[in-house]
Amino acid sequence: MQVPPQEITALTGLVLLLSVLLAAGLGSPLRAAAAGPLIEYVVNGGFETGDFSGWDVTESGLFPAVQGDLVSEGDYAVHMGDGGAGMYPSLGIAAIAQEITLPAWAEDPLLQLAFLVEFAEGNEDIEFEGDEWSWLEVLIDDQQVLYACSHSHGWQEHEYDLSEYIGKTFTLTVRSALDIEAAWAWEDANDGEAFPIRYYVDDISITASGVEPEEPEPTDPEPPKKPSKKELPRTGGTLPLGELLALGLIPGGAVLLRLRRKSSR
Ligand SMILES: [Ca+2]
Repeated sequence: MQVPPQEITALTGLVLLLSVLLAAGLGSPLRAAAAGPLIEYVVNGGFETGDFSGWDVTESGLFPAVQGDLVSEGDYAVHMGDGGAGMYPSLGIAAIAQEITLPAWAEDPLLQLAFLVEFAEGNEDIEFEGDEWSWLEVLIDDQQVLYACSHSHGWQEHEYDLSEYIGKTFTLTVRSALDIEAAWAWEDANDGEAFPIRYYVDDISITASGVEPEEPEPTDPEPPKKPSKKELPRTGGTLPLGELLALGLIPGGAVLLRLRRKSSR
């Protein structure tokens, strides 16, 4: 059987139309929807509560401290340490930490943060060559994902791909350290005074896309419960007679009749 020429034309037209629609990216919104929205896994990563809500804090002297003088974004950032007297005498490590769980369906997880290392004025040109006495670091469990000890010349953005932590629970730690003995050694070697080194961090974020798979339907669903009597709306059993009359629940004539019968006995 031969297909009439006009039907071939119609068919070709349909195929062409579909090709054009596909080429125009009709499929891409579907893919975007499948990737899901970006989910933020860090609580209060920008410190905009003005405090350490969501964070476990380890103090060393005056640090860490939420402050509003030097920020990357918003009104607050954390001052992690001063590499000197403000952290002493203490453990020498000021830290904030948060436990994070990335679900197995998370996609493209990424750690991002902004940090600033500021040397006391007049010391910006000093370079450490493994002889630093103080530093800022970010850890995922025990893995170091940022180490900074030199003057950063303004806020810097830092990123780390967390793909290897998909489906895992880990601790994100941001901390500054002071090694007082290394500071004394530096002073001896450089014939100078150890100077303050200020560390700031802001916008700590772990985001991932992905769509949580829907829960499978329960195999034996419970039948819907009838509402108990307590849940039923009260029908006015405790309402005084006058209100019942006003609501029209009892005809006024009937009440009067009963009252009359009572009084006649
Ligand atoms: Ca902030």
